[in-house]
Amino acid sequence: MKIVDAKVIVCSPGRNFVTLKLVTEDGVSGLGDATLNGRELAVASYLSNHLVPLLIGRDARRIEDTWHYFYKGAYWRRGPVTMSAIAAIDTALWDIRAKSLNVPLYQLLGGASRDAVLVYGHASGADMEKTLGSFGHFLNLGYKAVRAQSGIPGLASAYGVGQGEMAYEPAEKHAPPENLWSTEHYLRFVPQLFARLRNEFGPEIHVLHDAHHRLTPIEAARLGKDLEPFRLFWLEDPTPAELQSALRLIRQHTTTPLAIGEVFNTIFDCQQLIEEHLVDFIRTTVVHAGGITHLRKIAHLAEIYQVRTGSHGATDLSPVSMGAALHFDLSVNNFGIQEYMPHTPETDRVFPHAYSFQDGLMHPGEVAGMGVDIDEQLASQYPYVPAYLPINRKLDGTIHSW
Ligand code: EZ4
Ligand code: CO
Repeated sequence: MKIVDAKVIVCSPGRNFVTLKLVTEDGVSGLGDATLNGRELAVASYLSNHLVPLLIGRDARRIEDTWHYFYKGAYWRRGPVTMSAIAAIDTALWDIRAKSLNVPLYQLLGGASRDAVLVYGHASGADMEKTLGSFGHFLNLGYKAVRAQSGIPGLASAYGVGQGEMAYEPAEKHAPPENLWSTEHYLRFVPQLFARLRNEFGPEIHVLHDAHHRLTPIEAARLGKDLEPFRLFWLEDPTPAELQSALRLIRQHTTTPLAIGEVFNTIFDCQQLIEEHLVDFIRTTVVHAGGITHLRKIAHLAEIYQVRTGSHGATDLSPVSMGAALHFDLSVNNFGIQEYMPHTPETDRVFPHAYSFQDGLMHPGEVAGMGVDIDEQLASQYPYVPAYLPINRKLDGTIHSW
């Protein structure tokens, strides 16, 4: 089952996506997402210039071997560009294998471990009242878990707060937007927000929050402690996780569950956090952490330590990633939750898919393969547009983590 064609498709139906399409000699095709928000063309070039020439003629069934061929063969290992490129190949090969055997992908991953996958939505608003309103909207839509981000009094803009009620898009066309940040304002406000949410919506709904790498270890410890009465499902990315020992300090102070890993690329990034019980959820994704083959290894390591998965699922991951993630989520025993932001209608038209949302749960569907396709004709009508993620500055102008 030789690979005879490999195409890197860059399109921008509302935002930029990089998609790899592999075709075998028997005419079976498979897709992989290779989107790296704000650095899309680096992965597209890594694929087209360096990996695609080596793919032609390879046996599409040798998924594990191909993963190691590109990981070890590069010599320069790891990093988001390399790992997103390998992920795209790996995902496309799993898609092809499942299609050729005429089964939905999750059947090759050990079968379903659950009926459907718990997802969380993103409520946000420019202030407390608007965030409460948005949160209520998600409940009306049937969500059982909702992340809440809010504009903060005294700050003109904040992470995770969009234009509309349902979504936000962090990347902005042509130049990076600049946001203002104050940890003092933030730490004062967030516990008040969660007190209100619990007051108005009760104890049952799962609530989540993303601190987006912005705190120091002791600040994160204090926030975790302040949020304990509100029983968060998780507090995400409390500190920048390049400094993994910071998590030891946070853990000594709080029982608020912690989730980290959306910017991680390999099992080696996760190892210390998992083995030292420093996180409760590991958030690596199919696209940025080496594909389904590698994500399963991370999940299996995590399983030993009772750490659950919680894959990143923002709209900067294409529907191809979403489909792949749902097959993975359905199959692993230690699944925790899946992040879900619906894509724009134009993105959904470019990527027709079999996955669906109902009553706060998602399912990848029962079609053979991953169940996500690309309309190449339509994709070509949305050419690439340069876009950047924001920059964050403290009130005195100092650059801070975004
Ligand atoms: O800011 O995916 O939990 N979700 C997140 C995302 C990230 C974007 C960055 O491209 O933190 O919204
Ligand atoms: Co996040």
